[in-house]
Amino acid sequence: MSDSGNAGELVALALKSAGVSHLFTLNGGHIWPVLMGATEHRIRIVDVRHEQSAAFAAEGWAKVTREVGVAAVTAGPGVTNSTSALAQALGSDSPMFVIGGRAPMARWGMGSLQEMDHLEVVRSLTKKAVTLESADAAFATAAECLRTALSRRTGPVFMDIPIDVFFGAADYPEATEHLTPDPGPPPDHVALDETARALRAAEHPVVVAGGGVWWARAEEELSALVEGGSLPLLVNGMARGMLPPSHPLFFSRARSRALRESDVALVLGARLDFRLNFGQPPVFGDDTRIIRLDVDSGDLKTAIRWLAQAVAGAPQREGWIAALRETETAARKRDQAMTASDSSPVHPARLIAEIDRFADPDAIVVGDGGDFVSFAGRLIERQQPGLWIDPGPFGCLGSGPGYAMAARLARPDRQVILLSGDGAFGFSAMEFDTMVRHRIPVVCVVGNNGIWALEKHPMRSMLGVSVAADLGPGTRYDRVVEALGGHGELVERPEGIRPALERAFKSGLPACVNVICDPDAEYPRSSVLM
Ligand SMILES: Cc1ncc(C[n+]2csc(CCOP(=O)(O)OP(=O)(O)O)c2C)c(N)n1
Ligand SMILES: [Mg+2]
Repeated sequence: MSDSGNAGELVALALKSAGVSHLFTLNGGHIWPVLMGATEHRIRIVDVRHEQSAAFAAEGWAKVTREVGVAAVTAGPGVTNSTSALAQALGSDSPMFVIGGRAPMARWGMGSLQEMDHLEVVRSLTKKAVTLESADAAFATAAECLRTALSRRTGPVFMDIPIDVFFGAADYPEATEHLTPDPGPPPDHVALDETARALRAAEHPVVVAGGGVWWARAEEELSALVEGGSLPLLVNGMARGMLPPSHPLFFSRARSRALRESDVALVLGARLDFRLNFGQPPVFGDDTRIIRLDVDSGDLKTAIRWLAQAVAGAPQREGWIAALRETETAARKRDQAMTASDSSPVHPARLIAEIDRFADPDAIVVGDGGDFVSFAGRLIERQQPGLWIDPGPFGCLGSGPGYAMAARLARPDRQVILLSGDGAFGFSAMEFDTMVRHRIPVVCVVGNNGIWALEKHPMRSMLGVSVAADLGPGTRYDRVVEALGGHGELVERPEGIRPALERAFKSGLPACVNVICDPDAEYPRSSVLM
């Protein structure tokens, strides 16, 4: 290795030094130097069929590993195609780094191919967006971008590199150790003591944990907090699996009752967004005191650890916990009517139940779709965090294949099951080609109901008609995947699901299990998601 290199090599060295092992990309002349640099520094290049998937794969990598996921995309359309994933990452606090090409500085404003000031577009979608100004700054700027993505409120970062800067040379840095992320200042002791007092005094407390707990790597502290304080736990987003479903303090189907009847609700690492009815009644009680603790008020891991110490030995509240358990058990029992359905076309809840029974305890489940994923979210629990990956509050359809390929690359020994609506499947179906070329055996189960159900059913019930809400019935998505070199299965009856899943996994190929589902099996939704 010479002691100088072009900016592409230096950026790749910064990635490698920070532990980046995979680069998701789609070719374009503006990014050749970083592709060459990644090759030289033995970063595995995964080239996809649409930049949206490169960026979603980077975000998926982050969600599974809590490391920064990295994508390189060409100038202009490469960057604009990445914007949905940046927005989704911002909504989920996913630490990712998108490196864009950029038209040459020397001719800026003269109308070079794909000339565009990306920063104007991506600034509102990222924590930080910069243009690299010289090869000399390449290593340090890239290293700082990675650190920013992982510091405090984690999130997406963007850097573009003008092609004339990209090919410019600079010396290798003397020190290449990577910078440690900043988890934020220590939390405020006084506020935490007051929170602990409120929790200890509460009769009907509840804890709601969200993705912030995952990003803070605070799952052990969270368990200590709820166990020490006898606090029932609800989770959303990336906090799923933080307690195993058999844990006496874990509740999912008693969520409404727990929030509505709570006197103190401690919301940890979660936003008071539409998922929590903006912190308002009737989801929360009129008198519920909501205490929100998030990374913006300091290091969340330390805060939860302190809180756990301060509430240890709090009263047991057997009555409250038993009441919630009763609600939980009753709700699960009611679901059995759907999950045991023998209908053909298949009821989506039965399909989900079959998948749940089939999946390994440490399988990673990726959701991409409407009602089909709502059924899955309701019926599938995970034993550990990091095993349920969905788009989060930004809710972009088509993110699933990118997420799933990244999950399988990050965890090659695990089953990765992509649950896709038939509508969702259409957005990124060509990524099965990527998975075939790169030997990434994700098994995708399509809940094929021939409609955009999450729109069609509510539209019909609210407006009396449905418009632009139908897809083709029985479309052979399995054959699409077969044509791309993968394994395909068509399933029309519930008893065919398990054998088809077995064959799909046994094939060792990226696979599509296309299950014809009942379009009239509406998801029992209690609220409109807006
Ligand atoms: C990119 C994008 N476009 C549109 C939507 C709006 N949307 C949300 S759910 C949904 C229906 C999804 O249909 P499908 O994937 O077939 O799942 P189903 O509801 O039928 O189970 C639509 C269109 C969205 N979330 N993201
Ligand atoms: Mg559908």
